[in-house]
Amino acid sequence: MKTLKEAYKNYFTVGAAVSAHWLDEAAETVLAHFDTVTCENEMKYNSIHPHDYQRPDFWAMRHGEKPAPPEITRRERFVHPALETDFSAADKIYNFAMSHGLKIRGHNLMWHASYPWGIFEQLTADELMTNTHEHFGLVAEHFPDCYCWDVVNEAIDDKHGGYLRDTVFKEKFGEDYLFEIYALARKYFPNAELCCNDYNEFDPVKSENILRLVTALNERGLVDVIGCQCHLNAMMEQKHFDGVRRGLDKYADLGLKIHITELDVNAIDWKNPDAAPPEDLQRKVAETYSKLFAIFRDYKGVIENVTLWGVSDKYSWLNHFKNAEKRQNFPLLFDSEYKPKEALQAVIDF
Ligand code: 9MR
Repeated sequence: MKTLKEAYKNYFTVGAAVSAHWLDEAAETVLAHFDTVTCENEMKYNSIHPHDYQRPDFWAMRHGEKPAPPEITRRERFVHPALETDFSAADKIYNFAMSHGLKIRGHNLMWHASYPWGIFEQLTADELMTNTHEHFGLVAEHFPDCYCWDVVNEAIDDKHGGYLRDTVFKEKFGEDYLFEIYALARKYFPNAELCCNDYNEFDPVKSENILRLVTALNERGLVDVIGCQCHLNAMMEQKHFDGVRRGLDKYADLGLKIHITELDVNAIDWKNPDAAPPEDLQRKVAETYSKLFAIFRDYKGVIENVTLWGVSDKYSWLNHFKNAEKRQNFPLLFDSEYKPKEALQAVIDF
């Protein structure tokens, strides 16, 4: 059996998101099948600058709940994040990649879901900008060889009729903040590709907003890669695959590179999560992967990298999403014992 990277060597590099806590058990599989890695969590702001300020319930906040802002202790560590860093988990992955000649994508420099919630809100714009400079500078110095960086992750609003997501960064820095932040990324990471990474990227409305943003960044020379996360599912119908193609066509027209940054194929129907799973679930996951990779192959030369959001079904964010603990998900290419699944075979045989 060919390995994944052998099968795709004439198309694009293939990658996997990995976590420091299970890297050792996955290492053999990663080295055999993948050209690149991404840290699933370890390079995010909250991982590099650990703190005890928990983000309140995400779903409750989406539905309008606004908890009182926490009291800040030792404010200076938030203005100057260099005062408190822990690179150990990210180092483990970065050093693994460097010592084995794997390329590494940087994920990510700024994200509304990874910062000390309620604290940044209480900083002045100048203080938050000092923080941003310092954080980017530290990361650039510590991880000089990430070949690409997701700069501001998921900056587009999900609500139809909106454009940019309301975040603390937009609130403090203003509507045009993305130009400033991407310019900073260029300054601190002059040799890396800068990527604009988002999800639901094939939704007709959201994709228009992604195109709008990427076009504006591209006019200023501030972006190199469009990151399509590709959190997809085994319930996809032909019209959805057609939507993936239409979306990729539009992105490809911009003349930038495309990365598939977080591919997985969820097997649970969240609209009906308690329904008995179809018997042919694994087959459906495999067929979905097969159709997706067939599409990706058609964009050879434009798609530079396809990254899976994990290695084995044992560890996937989808095993925890929406209280899914009761149900095993099967979103990846290797089973919980790192054995190749039908889905791997399906993407290798073409
Ligand atoms: O898979 C990641 C999960 O372990 C984390 O708890 C979560 C919050 O940091 O982030 C998950 O990864 C997300 C990625 O960073 C950005 N796009 C969506 C991914 C899945 O939620």
